[in-house]
Amino acid sequence: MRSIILLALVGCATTPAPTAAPAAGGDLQAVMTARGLTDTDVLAAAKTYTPTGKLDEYVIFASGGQMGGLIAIGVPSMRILKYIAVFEPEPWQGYGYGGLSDKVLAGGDQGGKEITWGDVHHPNLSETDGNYDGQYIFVNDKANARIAVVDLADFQTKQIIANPLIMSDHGGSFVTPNTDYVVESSQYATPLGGTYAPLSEYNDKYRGAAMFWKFDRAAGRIDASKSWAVELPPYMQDLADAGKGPSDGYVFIGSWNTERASGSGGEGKPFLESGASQNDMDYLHIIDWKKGEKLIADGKFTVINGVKVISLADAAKEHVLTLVGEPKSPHGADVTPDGKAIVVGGKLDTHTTIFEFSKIKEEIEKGEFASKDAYGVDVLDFQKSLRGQKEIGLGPLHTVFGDKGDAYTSVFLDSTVVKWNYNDLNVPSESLSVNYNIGHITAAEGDTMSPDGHYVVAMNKMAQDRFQPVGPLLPQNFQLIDISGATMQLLYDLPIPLGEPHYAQMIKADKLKPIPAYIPSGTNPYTGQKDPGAVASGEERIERHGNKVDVYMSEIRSHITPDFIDVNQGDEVTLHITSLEQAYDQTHGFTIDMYNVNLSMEPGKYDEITFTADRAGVFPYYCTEFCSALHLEMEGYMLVKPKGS
Ligand code: CUK
Ligand code: CUA
Repeated sequence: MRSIILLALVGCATTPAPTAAPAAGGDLQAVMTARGLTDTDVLAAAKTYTPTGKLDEYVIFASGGQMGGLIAIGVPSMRILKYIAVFEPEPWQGYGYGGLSDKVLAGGDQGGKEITWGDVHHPNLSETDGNYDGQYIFVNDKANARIAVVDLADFQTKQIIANPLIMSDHGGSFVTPNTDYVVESSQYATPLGGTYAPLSEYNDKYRGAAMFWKFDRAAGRIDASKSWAVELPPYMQDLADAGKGPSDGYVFIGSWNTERASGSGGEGKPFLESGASQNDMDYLHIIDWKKGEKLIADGKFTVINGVKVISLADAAKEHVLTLVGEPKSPHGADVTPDGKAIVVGGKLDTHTTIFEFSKIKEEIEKGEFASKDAYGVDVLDFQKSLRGQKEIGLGPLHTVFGDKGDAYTSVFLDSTVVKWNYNDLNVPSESLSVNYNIGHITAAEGDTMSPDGHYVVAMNKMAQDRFQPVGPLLPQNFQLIDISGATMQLLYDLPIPLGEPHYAQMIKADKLKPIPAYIPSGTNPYTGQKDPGAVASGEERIERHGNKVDVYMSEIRSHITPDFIDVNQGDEVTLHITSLEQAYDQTHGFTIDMYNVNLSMEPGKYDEITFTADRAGVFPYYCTEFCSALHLEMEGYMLVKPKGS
């Protein structure tokens, strides 16, 4: 035994691989020695290791970045539980491969163009009274200005809604405390409504917008007809957060490029990046959405591309929009759990800036303004609006909250998480190194009015030297941090290998109440009702009406009924498929070879595929989930008779 350990230690010293030794039997001390683990390592392992059969305490819903969907992760184990397809076709979930979900994806078409990916930034859970209720999660697609609604009853995307006003978004999705609205504000200023104007007309024709999507909770969908927007100046609006408690009724949106740089444009002007970084201050946008709602009700709006929009002039005059300076190249804007303050991070700053909402409100009510911007929007006095500023380090971005007045700010350039106290700015801060270049950070129940403390997760952009090298494209690194003790402790590194997540939210697992199956059998996941096309056992049949063929099919272990379909080349075929299963985790799949269709048929689910049988031949169809001992036998044939034969 001793010689094995010695050999292992020699191996460690001469090769770059940090772990080389095999586990050393059942003796803890021997294993620690063999693997080079410290007491701290073992403590971290004990805090995260989750024995088989035990469940996690929290679930993270992380943006999947360019992957286009969401990632559900258990905490503290950091086990990946599910990828949720949102903006991207995904075959395992049968999402976007011929079934009813195609219509959800088509809802996201922009300007008649089909878009098959998303740049997912900020997931936001639905809230009731300022607390996560576990019912829905919303997420934005920055690249194509879209918002999606994911139902947490079945973890399925139910709606994608395309914003017809703006070309990109970033301040989304953020919900108001009772999920009356899902907020989506623009990132890059463009002419509203997708029209054309040359860059020389940037100041006059380019605009931002904040969209207030009305959420119909009973229907589980955004209601575009009751939604509206506020026109904003052509500053690049950035992260947003909704007020709560005393600040309920307001939304706060950071911005950069109050310089209104629009790039070099061939006219000797500075590049966009440097042009947009001249000012020491940009503007935090304060939006009084309850006042906005009133203006809309009073008919004070214009309609742009089908959207009711409060003009910038009206927004300024009625103080739907008020501004206050914020330093420097601001990024995050995060409302404290008590709703009393807004914390702003500046990418080129060394402080977080904490605005006192009561001061902001009083100044607006008393009409005490320091100046106006170029569009006549009143600007509050910076100093008068502050609670204070806190020295944090270089490049503070986002701030999340614990349960004791503690705040945790991600610091990009320093690669740290800094803990400080938002009630008492004199409490010394504490810094923990993370690996590396942290973007967002998320906390347990962190965006609610009652955060849990306990854990934060650093969402790091870089991961060099943390994992086995996998070529030049590296995974991102999620680092779980225990914040329950006197000092922060790093517990676990999780590589994220399919996109660059931006934000995530962490919810108490017992708030989630996912269904085990669709009940009754034949439920259409998009209507929540038994579908008229569903069949019970024995009702399967093929109906032909001219060149239209309707096949009413079922799947249950281990057969597909009917197990052959005769059609003629050119027929329009609709397969109405019902899973007759009700047993938990008895999922079947369904594909027809060569026809690029694939469904996931969870227990009780109804789905349907319509296609033209344009290729003649013999096409096996089969179940694509290994569902039973006779899974391979769960098969049939579609025979497409050639035209004219
Ligand atoms: S973010 Cu979107 S650029 Cu800091 Cu929320 Cu990553
Ligand atoms: Cu059903 Cu395999």
